[in-house]
Amino acid sequence: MTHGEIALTGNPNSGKTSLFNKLTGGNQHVGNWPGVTVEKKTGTLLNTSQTVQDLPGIYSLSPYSPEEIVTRNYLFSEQAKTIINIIDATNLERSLYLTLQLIELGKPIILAINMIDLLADQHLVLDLHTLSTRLNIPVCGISAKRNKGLAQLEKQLLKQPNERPFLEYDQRLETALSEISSIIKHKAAPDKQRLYAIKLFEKEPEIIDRLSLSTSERQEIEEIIDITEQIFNLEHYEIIIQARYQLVDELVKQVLIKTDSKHVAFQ
Ligand code: BGO
Repeated sequence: MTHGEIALTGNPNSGKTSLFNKLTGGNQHVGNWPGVTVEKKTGTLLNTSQTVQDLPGIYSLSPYSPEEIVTRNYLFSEQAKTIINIIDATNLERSLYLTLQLIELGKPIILAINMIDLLADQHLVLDLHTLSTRLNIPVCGISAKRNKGLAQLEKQLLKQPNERPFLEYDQRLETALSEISSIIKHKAAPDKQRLYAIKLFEKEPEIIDRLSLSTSERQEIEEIIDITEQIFNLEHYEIIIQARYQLVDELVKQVLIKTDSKHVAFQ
């Protein structure tokens, strides 16, 4: 992954600042994002000329708070080529909700699971390999504070991305998303179609405007959403939220394992 900027993103308190400092050393520039008093920190990945963009800590990619808007605009832009999503191993359930939204962007992404050192105290072990296979993205266990797993993460950053990440939700939702994708196939690049289909299903005005949809295209999409709402007996936004939480729940049950030993696995 050698071209474009690396975007570092995650929940507040996930260890983002600690990791940013380790990845960039003292090589940082601090300012503000244009038009808002949200701090902007940019650095260069050690021993490379690659820019690392530290993004404001967020819990969701919804466009509401100034932090969410800044992060979302940047991640939607072509500037962001590779994403490092840092998450707190001891808060897996809450963190993975954002991870799924980031995977939906369809960009190369590496999941850095931080605070692995704290899992042993809770008699927990994380099956990083299974998580990586299920999410179809590279997963590294790290401790930014204790300098563990960082070499592995840097190695992963320098590799070429193999494929676009893709997550499969409930089949009934997938059917609606592929129908919406085929309506917009002449208006959006192939690598953006699924993301835009999800955003159209969420009825995000910004995406409706961005694609300049005709009245009949809007109506067709509206009908697909109506039918899907009837099938699920839920509102459109609830369907997506439920699909993400169901997957998160399934993943956490599968990869977080209770153990009697204090063995900590670093990938
Ligand atoms: C305090 N392991 C452990 N155990 N802690 C970590 C790790 C790790 O791998 N990585 C980070 N932390 P930020 P955001 C603190 O500041 O990088 C700790 O918000 C304290 N401070 O040291 O700031 C890190 O940028 C007093 O902890 O995260 C920091 O994402 C008592 O996680 C916190 C205890 O890291 C957040 C901790 C005065």
